Amino acid sequence: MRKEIKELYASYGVDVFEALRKLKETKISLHCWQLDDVKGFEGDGDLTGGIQTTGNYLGRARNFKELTQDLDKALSYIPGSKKINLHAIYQTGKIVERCDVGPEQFKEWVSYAKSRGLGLDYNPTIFSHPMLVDGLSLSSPEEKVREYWIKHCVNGLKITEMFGKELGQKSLMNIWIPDGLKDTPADRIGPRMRLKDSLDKILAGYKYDKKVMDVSVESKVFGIGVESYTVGSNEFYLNYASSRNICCLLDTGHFHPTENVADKISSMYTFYNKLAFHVSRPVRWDSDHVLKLNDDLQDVADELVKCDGLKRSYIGLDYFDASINRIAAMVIGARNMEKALLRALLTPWKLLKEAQDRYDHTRVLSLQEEIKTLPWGEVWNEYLKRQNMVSDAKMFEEIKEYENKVLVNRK
Ligand code: RNT
Ligand code: ZN
Repeated sequence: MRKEIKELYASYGVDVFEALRKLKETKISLHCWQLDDVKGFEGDGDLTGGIQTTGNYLGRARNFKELTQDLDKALSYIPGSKKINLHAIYQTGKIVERCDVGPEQFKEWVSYAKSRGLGLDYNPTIFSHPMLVDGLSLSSPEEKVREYWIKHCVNGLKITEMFGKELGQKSLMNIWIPDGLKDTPADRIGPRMRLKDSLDKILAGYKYDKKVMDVSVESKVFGIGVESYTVGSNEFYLNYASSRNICCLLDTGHFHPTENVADKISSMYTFYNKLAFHVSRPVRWDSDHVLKLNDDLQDVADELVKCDGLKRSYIGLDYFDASINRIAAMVIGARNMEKALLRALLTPWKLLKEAQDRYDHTRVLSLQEEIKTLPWGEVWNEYLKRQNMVSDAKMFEEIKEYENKVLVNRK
């Protein structure tokens, strides 16, 4: 990197090397489900629960071996500190009934992560399964259905605790359920009271070690087939998490398209010490498109930095595009998350805040626009270089090569 670049940023009070150090320490949890269209290893069942992958690009990973092979390929292009985000459906060895998936089924993942210095996060899989009766799980009117999923989640706490203990990196268990109704509900509060009760039973079901793990709950505004009512709404989980002292998870695709998710972050940090994310890109709906380096993503990264949230957040990615090379999708999205964080770390927030506080809104606007043309791309290339990673252009070439050598053989 040219010396002038460092000096240019220093003239705004920004230390480039400090920014690079902070960026490198920020953990990004990579969602393994981008590599196999959220299918998992349990069999050939369809994806249900109001989420969908579209496309049929060649080379989907079909088992642990292929998935970890692709993951290794993707990891070799993603700079910084990384974790892998898993779902119950990625259990390995002899497949067991979903409600019985426990630490035993994730031993292979733990040794995979250990050998690569990665952390792991966990999600119970409460979709794509016959025990979702009429689309309902933890809020079902049937006790046996609720009990089934409560058991699944209690076992999930044990898995997550094992991740945290074995890998020496705090692990997150995130609960998302698809429960909702297609048309106007007759009863809205009933399912919500049942969901509250089920969640309480999960938390009481196993006294996990809070030093090694956290639990989060993920809200949603609606899903395909459940357009009129979602049991686990934002208000529901805000109140639940705050009263039970657990985390909220904001999925950036789970709000009305005109809502600014980034604006929520500072309100959340006013009352919560920690926050979890599924960073995604909605296109008209919760479409889970690959992250682009757009204003929405930049706003989220900016708020994380300004709120001093980098060490107080679980940053997970959540998108699944089956219409393009899945490894490239994973890498492009992850690199964009990192680029957005880098730009946020290179922003002179101190100058901007001072201008706002002396009511100099003209200066705020001019500075906000001025910094957009600063040469952050050169700093990005320096970041890649320091971690022995190839450029964006070379990355694409190499992944294409892998497609022609490895992925084409997966028929
Ligand atoms: C669905 C939620 C959920 C899933 C993953 C697979 O709308 O975003 O987080 O995408 O857990
Ligand atoms: Zn999500």
